Amino acid sequence: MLIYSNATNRQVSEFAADVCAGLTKSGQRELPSKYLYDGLGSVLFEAICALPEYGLTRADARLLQKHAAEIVGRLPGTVQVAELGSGSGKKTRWILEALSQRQKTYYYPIEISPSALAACEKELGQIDLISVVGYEETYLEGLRSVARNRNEGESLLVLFLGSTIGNFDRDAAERFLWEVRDTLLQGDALLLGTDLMKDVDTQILAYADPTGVTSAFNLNLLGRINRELGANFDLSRFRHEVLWNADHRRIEMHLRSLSQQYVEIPAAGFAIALNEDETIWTESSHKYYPQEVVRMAEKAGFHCDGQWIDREWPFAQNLLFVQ
Ligand code: AVI
Repeated sequence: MLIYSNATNRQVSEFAADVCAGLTKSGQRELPSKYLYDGLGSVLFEAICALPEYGLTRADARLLQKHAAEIVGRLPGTVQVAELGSGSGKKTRWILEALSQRQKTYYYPIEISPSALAACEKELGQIDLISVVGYEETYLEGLRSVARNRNEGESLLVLFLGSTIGNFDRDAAERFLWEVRDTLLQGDALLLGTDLMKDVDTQILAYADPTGVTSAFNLNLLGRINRELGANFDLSRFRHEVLWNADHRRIEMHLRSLSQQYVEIPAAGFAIALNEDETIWTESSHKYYPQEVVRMAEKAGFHCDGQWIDREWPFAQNLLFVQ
């Protein structure tokens, strides 16, 4: 697979700066959830997707398997596909196979993790009439590169699956959709996967699985800071915690400090003293009502052409066209 990479040491210093900003913040300390996905974190996330308690990925895939032909049938002309945060690319197969029935297609996965790009190529590189060209960049940088290099008359289908949009705060999600819209042209589309509201116990269990995979995924963030920034977090002195924030309709993941402790992070040039019971907030996962997604899309300059909902695990695929 051809991979365009912009990765530099800049990424290490950005990581150090973000860790420093989040952990020294007054009030609630936090770490950006995008850093959960190093090599080990990506493997753990794949394991989460297989957990019986985490129905989100299976619902996403079921909808794509069932409706890919109809979704692709709604796209005009010759279509190229870009995916934001491709992960392993498994669910994308249904869309690419449906498209390959009618045309040769370029597929551009955009991912900052080189191991995820490689897994994606392995999964999807063998489909007839599909060429995979990976972009090792952030979502918007990658999407701008893809949009710049497209041929006259081709339209773009952007995939943003798995409810990754839910990991943004609601305002940031709307701004992000605006920026995506800004890189697109009339006739282009965004297929957006969104996890929907469901009963609170089911939601909590999906992130507090009894097997402990999500706990390992969360704790690995501290392990990553140890490995990459030379820190001395003792992972056994933290506990994975999950709570439902009803005001914001989101699951929050935290790491609770089990004792008073002092942690040094040399490559980021600082140290912190954590109190017993203090938490570090590591991720939010917002849940939506179907109509809310339609409204959010409209505010960002799209119109919703179709919405498909899984009844087993409430989740929606939303096909949005540039307005
Ligand atoms: C990637 N993202 C949509 C997942 C979610 O459900 O928010 C990440 C995740 N965190 C814990 N489990 C899964």
